[in-house]
Amino acid sequence: SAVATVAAVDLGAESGRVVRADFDGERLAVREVSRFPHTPFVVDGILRWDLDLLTRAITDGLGTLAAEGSPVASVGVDAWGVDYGLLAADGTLVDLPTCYRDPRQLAAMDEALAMVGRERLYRATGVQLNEINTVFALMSDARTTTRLDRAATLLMLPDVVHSLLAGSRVTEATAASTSGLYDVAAGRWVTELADDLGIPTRLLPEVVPPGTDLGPLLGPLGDGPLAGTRVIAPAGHDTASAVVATPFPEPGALFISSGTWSLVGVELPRPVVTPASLAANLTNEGGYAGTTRLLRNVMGLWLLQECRRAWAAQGREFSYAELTELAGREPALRCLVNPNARDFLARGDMPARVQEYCRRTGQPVPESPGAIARCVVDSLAVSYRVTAEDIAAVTGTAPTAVCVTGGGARSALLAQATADATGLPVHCGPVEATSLGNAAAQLVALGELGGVTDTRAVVARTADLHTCSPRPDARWEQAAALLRERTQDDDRQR
Ligand code: LFR
Repeated sequence: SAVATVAAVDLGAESGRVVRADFDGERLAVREVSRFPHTPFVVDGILRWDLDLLTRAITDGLGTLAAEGSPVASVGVDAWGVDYGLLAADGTLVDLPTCYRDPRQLAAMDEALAMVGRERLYRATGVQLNEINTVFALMSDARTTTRLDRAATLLMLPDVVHSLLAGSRVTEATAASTSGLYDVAAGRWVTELADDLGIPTRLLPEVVPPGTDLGPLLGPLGDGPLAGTRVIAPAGHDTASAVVATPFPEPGALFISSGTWSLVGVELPRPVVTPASLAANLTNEGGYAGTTRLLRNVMGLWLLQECRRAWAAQGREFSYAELTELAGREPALRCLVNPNARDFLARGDMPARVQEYCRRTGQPVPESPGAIARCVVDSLAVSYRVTAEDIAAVTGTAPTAVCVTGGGARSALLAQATADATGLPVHCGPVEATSLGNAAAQLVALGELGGVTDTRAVVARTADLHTCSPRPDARWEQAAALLRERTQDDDRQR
């Protein structure tokens, strides 16, 4: 049968990719056309993303795809959440988009808490209190810069790229839902909250659902080899796209979208905003087709990414495969950190911070890269368990399986630790869930795929999946109790 081809642009915090997706009516195959690493850097005192590099690389990648000669029906962009670009009236960016790991957001969050309180922030949006949220970056912008004055519109990052590709000036709902200024349940910007926090509401754009056709691809590619290619917004938040393509074997399974962050949660028909969900600080993110993801951000592979960066700076290069291989030779559960401690949020010397955390909490201090990586893997697995328990308590339903997608699904060591820690079977894959979900939303909009159920069946057919079984071991339960205590201590020190 005829093959439909679309392009999924997937921007991650370490690298971006242009992915070609081909759907033949049965199977959805994805292939990376180009990959481009990038790093944030400081401009005017704020950590920012290299959007110029990303834009050039995306255009180049689409050019490479065009040169393959098949017609490309559409292109769509997903990216990490919370970050945004500010567009002037003429559609150009007023400056480079800022990065949520900048320490300025901590001070802004404390100010917001003092001004309106934690409960108001949560009740208004359903979004967890987290210093990375857009709302705190915008408060800092308003207080310490003039960038908002120069801007006509704010767009979430995927839609900044869409605007460059199609000239659009709207933002997509799943991306908006990560801002901490958008009410997922009501589907609107919470302008009263923005007003009270001193954020100009004139910047908040029209919000469109995933699957919206934003227009034809403009520029030399649209006028040339990609004439006829549409720009279609997928679920712009990468986590939303990943969950679209998560082949849940049964309803109510826990997902872990495992990349820079580990997003641990369940898909629900509507948000849960209750005293219990507030106390557990679980977030409600907008999903595809009106669903909600009730989840927690666990700091994720960021800890290993930053360790690798620190070791590389000392001339010791490790691949992820090498690191997990070394970690696998270390005994499990010798020491444990709270991955979500503030110690680990910012860029920096991560091995030293992990060691310092262990020292401070009276544990054996991991010395070798393998021992440090083992500590990180175990700590992530125990966090997953604690999160699964919190979600079960809030929803009243205990998950019976875990589905891990994204790059983290490659690690057999992490999968086994996750199975052992949670006591649940762990279904691994697809690694490419985000691109698959991005492509699927475009294919649904084009009338090629039926919807989420159809997508998940196609993914289950196409992807290379495997399952990891739990091995009973009471030490994980003790570790979970310990992590809960440490988390309380860490939160008290904030
Ligand atoms: C994952 C992710 C998370 C979001 C974090 C920051 O890539 O999008 O869902 O909380 O990055 O944007």
